[in-house]
This record gives sequence, C-alpha cells and structure tokens, in this order.
Amino acid sequence: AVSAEVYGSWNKKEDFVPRVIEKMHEQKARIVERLGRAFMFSAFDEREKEIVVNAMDECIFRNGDTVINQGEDGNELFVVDSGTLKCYKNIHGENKFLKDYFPGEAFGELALLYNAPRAATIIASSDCVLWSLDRECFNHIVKGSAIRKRERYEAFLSRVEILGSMDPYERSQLADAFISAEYEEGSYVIKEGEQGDVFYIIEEGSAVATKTIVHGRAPEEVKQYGPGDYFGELALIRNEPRAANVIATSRLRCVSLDRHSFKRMLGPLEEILKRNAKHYEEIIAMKR
Ligand code: 1OR
Repeated sequence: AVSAEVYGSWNKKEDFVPRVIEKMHEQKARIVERLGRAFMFSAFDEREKEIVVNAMDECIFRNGDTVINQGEDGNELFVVDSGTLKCYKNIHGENKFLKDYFPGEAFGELALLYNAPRAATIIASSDCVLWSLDRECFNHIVKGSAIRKRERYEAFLSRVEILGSMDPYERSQLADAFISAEYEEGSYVIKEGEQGDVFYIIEEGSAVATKTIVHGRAPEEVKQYGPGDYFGELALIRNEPRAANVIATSRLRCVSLDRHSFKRMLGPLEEILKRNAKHYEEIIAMKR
C-alpha cells in the first residue's frame, strides 16, 4: 500500500501549477538577463528559470512611490528591470537609509523566506519597471534551496576574517551567490599567467601559492592557506592575469564567487583587500 503521507506530499508537488503570465519574447529575454545577475537565481537550471520567468509579473512605479512598507505583510519578491530605488529602515524611531537598488538586483525576499513582516521600506527614486514573483512560486522554486544554502554557510561566513565588517544581512546574501568547488590534493586551483574571473575562500583543507620569482627558475612557495583564507582577488581587482599558482596541499573545499558577484558584494572591501595585497610585495622582495 502507498503510505498516505508519502502520497500526500507527492500529490502536493503535482498540485503546484505555476502561474503563467503571457510575455513577449523580448520581455522573457530581459528577465533572464536580469535574473542572471540576481544572486538568488543565478544557480538555477533552465527549467527553474523558465517557471520563474513565466510567473513574473511586470509592475510599474513612479518616482517617489512606495513599493514595500516596513512592518506590512509581503507576498512578493521584486527584481529591478529598470530604474533605481532606495531602501530605508526604521531603527528605534530613526529612519535610516540602507542602500540603493539598481537593475538586476532583487529585494523583498526576507518576508517570503522567513514568513516575517517587511523588514524595511523601499521607495522608487526614479520611474521604475520591476518584475514581481508571487509567494507560491517562490516557495516551490526558490525558498528551500535558498534557506539550505544560507544555513549551510552561516557559521562559516561569520568566521571568515575578511568578512567581519560586513552586515549579517549582506553576509547571508553572499551565501546565495556561492558556488562550491572541490579539489584533489596536488591539483591547481589557479595557474599563474592565466586569465582569472573567480574569487575563492577556503572552507576546508589547505593550499599553497607558488610564484615565478626569477624568470627561468621553478616557481617558489610564497604563501600558505587554510580554512577562512581567501585568494584569487588580485586578478579581479587589478584586471591582470593570475599572479601566482594556487595548489591544493590536501583535499580542498572552497566556495567561489564570479567576477560580477565579487564586485558587487565585496566591492566595499576592496580597500582592505588592496591593503592586504601589499604584503605580497614584501614576501616577494624577501625571496629575491
Ligand atoms: P523584505 O521582504 O523584508 C524589505 O522587504 C526588503 O528590504 C527586505 O526584504 C530586503 O530585501 C531589503 N535589513 C533588512 N532588509 C533589507 C536590508 C537590511 N537591506 C535591504 N533589505 N539591512 C541592510 C544592510 C546593508 C540590515 C539593516 C540592519
């Protein structure tokens, strides 16, 4: 016999008929492009993207309109298609400006993820076109994996020194954008001289950096890495080829960010990253 419970949950899944809002081909292509830049959706496969794109509804707001009101119930998430918005939060009676939103960014996810009232107010700072995703579709397609990912990385992220100055809200968004990668002992994560578009933080294991200090001589070890350490930032900050090799010295698990996510999420940390990079010169000078 089929257990009622199993049957019930299977049946529920089958019952989910995602809404389809008719769109023109160009509109769909635009949404796909915008979703590619929104962290929560960037790791989606084609089928999931298709469902989300179909379910999205166009919303038009005028400069000054309130899109989300702190404290109210919320039933949709928004992705910015065009225009800009400002986010404010009332903290102990004081209205604090938090951030600007630009095309390709998403907001309004918290109320849906945690069944909570709207945590902040969002006001259009120009005329805007937004795409809204309804709660039902969000629950079926986005919620489970987003929560799992955020939970999985929460403790790890709080221990990464370089991210210490980040707001916990922004740190949790990093988890959305992370792609996990594993390497065997001895394998190259990064090769000196190659073009690079990825930034890494070590979750587990160890690695070394080696670099050609004197032309014609074998690369020399210049740095060791363990859990919580990062590498691969230099090529992204300076737009230069990879300055060193990074080789796994044990089984290695990393999280990675692509160039776009790195710029957007870690842009504010660039000064710290640059300051830390000055130490590289000192190490190299010592080896010469
Ligand atoms: P929501 O559904 O709660 C308001 O509706 C949205 O504002 C929220 O989802 C987020 O998408 C967005 N804290 C809370 N919500 C924020 C924050 C934020 N920033 C944007 N939203 N903080 C900002 C940190 C830079 C923390 C403030 C203490």
